[in-house]
Amino acid sequence: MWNFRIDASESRFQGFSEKWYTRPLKQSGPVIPMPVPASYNDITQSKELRDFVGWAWYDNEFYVPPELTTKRVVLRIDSAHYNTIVWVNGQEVMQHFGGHLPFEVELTKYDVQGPNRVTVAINNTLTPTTLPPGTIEYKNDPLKYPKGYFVQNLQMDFFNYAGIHRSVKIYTTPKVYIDDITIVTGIQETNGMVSYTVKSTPASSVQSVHVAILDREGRSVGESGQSQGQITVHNANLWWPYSMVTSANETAYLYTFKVTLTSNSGVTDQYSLPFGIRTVSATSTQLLLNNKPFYCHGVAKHEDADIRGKGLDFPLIAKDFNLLRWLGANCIRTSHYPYAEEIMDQADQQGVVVIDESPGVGIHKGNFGNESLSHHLQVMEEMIQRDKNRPAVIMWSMANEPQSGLPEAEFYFKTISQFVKKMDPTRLVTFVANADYQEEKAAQYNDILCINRYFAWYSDCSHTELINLQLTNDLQAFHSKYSKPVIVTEYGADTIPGLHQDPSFVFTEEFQVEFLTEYHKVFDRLKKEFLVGEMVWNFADFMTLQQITRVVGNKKGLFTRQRQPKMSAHVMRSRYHGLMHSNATQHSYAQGHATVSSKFTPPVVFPVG
Ligand code: GCB
Repeated sequence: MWNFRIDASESRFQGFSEKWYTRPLKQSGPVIPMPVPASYNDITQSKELRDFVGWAWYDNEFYVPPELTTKRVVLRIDSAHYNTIVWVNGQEVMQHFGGHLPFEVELTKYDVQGPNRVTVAINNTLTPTTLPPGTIEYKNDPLKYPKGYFVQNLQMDFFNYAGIHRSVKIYTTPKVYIDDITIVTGIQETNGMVSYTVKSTPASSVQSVHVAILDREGRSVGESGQSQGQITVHNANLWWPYSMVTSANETAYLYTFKVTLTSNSGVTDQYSLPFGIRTVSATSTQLLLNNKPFYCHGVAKHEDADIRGKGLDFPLIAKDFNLLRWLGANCIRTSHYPYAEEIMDQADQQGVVVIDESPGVGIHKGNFGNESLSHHLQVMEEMIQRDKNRPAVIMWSMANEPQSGLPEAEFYFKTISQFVKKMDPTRLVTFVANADYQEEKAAQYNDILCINRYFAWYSDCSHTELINLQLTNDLQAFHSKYSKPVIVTEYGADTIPGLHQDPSFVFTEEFQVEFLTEYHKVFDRLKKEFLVGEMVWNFADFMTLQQITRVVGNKKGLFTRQRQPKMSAHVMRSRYHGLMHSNATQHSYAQGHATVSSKFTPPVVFPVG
């Protein structure tokens, strides 16, 4: 629990003018206990706090024992929404722009031995140059609004949760330390080729670096005394998604890359990084993992739950992965921002493929300028830096549903796509599009065409009989224009659990099933041609802004917000397990010892009519 207070002053600037960071927050005004990690919005009964826009203030104490002062002491915040300033003992130590990604500062030079106070101020305001972008609109009609009245307009369809969303950590390293590791893997016949770079700081104080690759049993399968090089792992176990193998033993094989650094003064630092050996590539009609076709059948998600909002929650992470496996989903998109590292760890370990998305959601006219672009590049760099060694991540998504039919989108996405490819030439890059294929200007820079479609929902609402014709024509047109594989990254219909009607009616469980089933007919045909994936919108219901098209949030989930299945979840379960089964019988993926169990049967679910 931290101490917490919002700055509800008209200017939202009282905290700075009164320098709240110079003393404990409770001395400058009333505070309430606030859990970290959590969004602050749903913790109390206050509407003002739930819908607050502006600076929110936190403080807490920590103690650094004297014996740690021979080390580097680092303060790390795994994420805070959105713009953050951090003070230690009243002194500003760092600022960070943007949520969803970690930031840290070395505290050693601030003399933190003994008790300390950390103060964090966070501003959730979205502007035309933040990611996601938004606008603050002042309502100036004195007959309708009081003086200074403003609203935060969003360009995204999820609640703008704010707070310290992930863990805050104090950690130590020796003064000469392993700063960064980059691993890139390739496959040559049965061997894994592991190229690596270890960055140590300060480099001039390093006596030696030793690296070893350990298998799952902890046995060394390759070593080197160089900080950069390539190690061959003979008869490598490749990293496979769980849907591509038939035995748990072959799923998501992770090696450990163990680095030992010795400084000139004989002090060692050690870091063990889990990694997988796998490759990703694409042809004009296929997505290939380890040179085998991969069909992505998954879901787009949100970090979202009752009470904690977007706060890190281990039981929720475990539950969601159990549900993904129950569904038979082999792929998730981190719509619409990078998810917690603890979630990404599960994806790596459980063999669930990830399309890793930046917070570039809803980039519209007015958001393509240079300031936005340079911030977007910075965010991509931080995201890739964080997730670059993760085998589950196969593709970077630069954005969701930008107005990519605008001429200015072309330069914008060309620049980001080139930047991403330079940083990471080993993965695919895309943005998730919803423009019309004739108007689309930027998809030429995508390796895979990721397309969101809502035929029979946002257009021709209720007319499921049109889905076949409209979706087929649209996807075919996209593929012919670009000669690239296609993933339908969103399709779905809002569904109120427990609402039934036959014949189907929009918002009923029957309608959701009928709607999804019509899409599946098209997918089953086009996956023989160029379709390489289908992802339902959404895994679970989630909170949004209050508006007349949302009944306490977006209800397109297969599961409720509390993770209970709607009728559609059973349908998807049957489909996804069926897809897995047909894939597994077509290929023997894992090297050498893959066998297809004749006992495998898809789960039994009730019939869908
Ligand atoms: C979309 C957006 C997603 C929305 C969804 C919907 O195209 O990418 O953020 O939530 O549609 O349900 O409207």
